[in-house]
Amino acid sequence: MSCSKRLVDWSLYVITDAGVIGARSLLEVVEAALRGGTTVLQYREKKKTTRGMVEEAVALSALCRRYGVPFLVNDRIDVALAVEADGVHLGQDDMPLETARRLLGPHRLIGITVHNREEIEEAQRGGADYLSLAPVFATATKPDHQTPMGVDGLKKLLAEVTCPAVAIGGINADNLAQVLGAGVDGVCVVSAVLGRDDPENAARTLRRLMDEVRRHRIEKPQ
Ligand code: TZP
Ligand code: MG
Repeated sequence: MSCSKRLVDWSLYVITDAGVIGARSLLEVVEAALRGGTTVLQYREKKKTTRGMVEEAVALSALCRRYGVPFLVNDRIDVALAVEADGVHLGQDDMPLETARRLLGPHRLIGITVHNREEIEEAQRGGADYLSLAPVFATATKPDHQTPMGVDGLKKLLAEVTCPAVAIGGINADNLAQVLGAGVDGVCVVSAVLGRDDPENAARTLRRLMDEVRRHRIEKPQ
């Protein structure tokens, strides 16, 4: 099985988390992040009712469509299908990839969180469209995360990866260049965008830094 043939810009992949937005409206915070240059949005919600999730996902999906940004749903294949999302993101304890693919069909994107070489091989063999390597750094956003791999660990795992790959966990403007330098296609962030007072500016800053790192790489090939 091969990875996604769909062209997706993975550069700035933003994940929602009701815990980091305070009393603000999720829709407004996400729209600000989209204005700032978010390239993929994942709806990650662990506490709402199914009804509440579908309502929120319908609104977020319409918003992402207006910005031309792929909209993915964490875990919940039923919610993804209900709102015709562009795909799902699955963890190691979620629906098996093969079953998810059968339910979602060949065209929707399926991403898998991976922590080690075995999980990478399994996800690629099973036809994942992209992988999320987690966590690079410790983060308070997901207190039950596994041991951080660090940038060196990320580089080692990336040597095994043939699909598009994004990194997640504690990524922000201060460590972005290091993470990109490891060779990922993009970064996944929660708090560094949606947790900021000005998510638009936070997203824009990350995009600008990213452009600088990439330009530098082209001008000065290693
Ligand atoms: N999976 C691994 S770390 C993480 C998830 C969902 C949270 C990342 O959040 P932040 O705020 O970008 O560190
Ligand atoms: Mg999950």
